[in-house]
Amino acid sequence: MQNLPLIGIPGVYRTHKQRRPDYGVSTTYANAILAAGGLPAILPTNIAAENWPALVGKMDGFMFVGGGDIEPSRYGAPEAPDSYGFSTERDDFELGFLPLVLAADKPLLAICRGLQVLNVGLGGTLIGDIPSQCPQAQKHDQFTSPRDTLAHSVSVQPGSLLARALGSTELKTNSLHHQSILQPAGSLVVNAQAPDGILEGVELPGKRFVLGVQWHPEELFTSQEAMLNIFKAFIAACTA
Ligand SMILES: [Mn+2]
Repeated sequence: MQNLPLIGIPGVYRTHKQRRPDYGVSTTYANAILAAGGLPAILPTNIAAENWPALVGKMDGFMFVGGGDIEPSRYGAPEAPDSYGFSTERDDFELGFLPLVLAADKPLLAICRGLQVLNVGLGGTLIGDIPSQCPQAQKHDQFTSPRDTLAHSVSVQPGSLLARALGSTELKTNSLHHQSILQPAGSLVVNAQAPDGILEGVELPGKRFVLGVQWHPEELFTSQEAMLNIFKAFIAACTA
């Protein structure tokens, strides 16, 4: 039997007009993990903290995905314009769970909001709203375009975990974020940047695999092999 690593993905608490709330993630996240040879397991974020160590132990790796903004109080900032989607439960879970994941040295792939959770959890800060706080930056919040629209290039640090995963140091990515890293956490290394200086990737040295990207490779892995390679490298680390 093949050894398929189990990847825990904290779900997003979602409310709907005509049915009950659920915990879910976009199908593309699950598809990307499946395509790379992993077994995605969506986790409800109301699991009691006393059970988090057991949960960490049962999974081979974790993926933190996109969604609403982190509460700005978590990184000591006032609320920025156009903030949306705050969830105290999700922030509590992901920010509380992160140190356990890192202590256990379980691989972590952190996408979009996930990268921001990784940074804030390790003591970094965020640009609360790029359009109003970085007027010189290009448009990163391409929310009205198809999610696989290539919005800008990204330069990747040669030799980084990200570069090795991608097999490339120049990328075209989508861009579906109005926030980004302001001050990177001291322990993180920046590994990717857009031409306007907006930070697009970080990694944590000394761990098996801890990688954050600000774009959405799960929307691009069917059209760009380099994007699938991110998930393959993650799953390989979870299997090692
Ligand atoms: Mn971007």
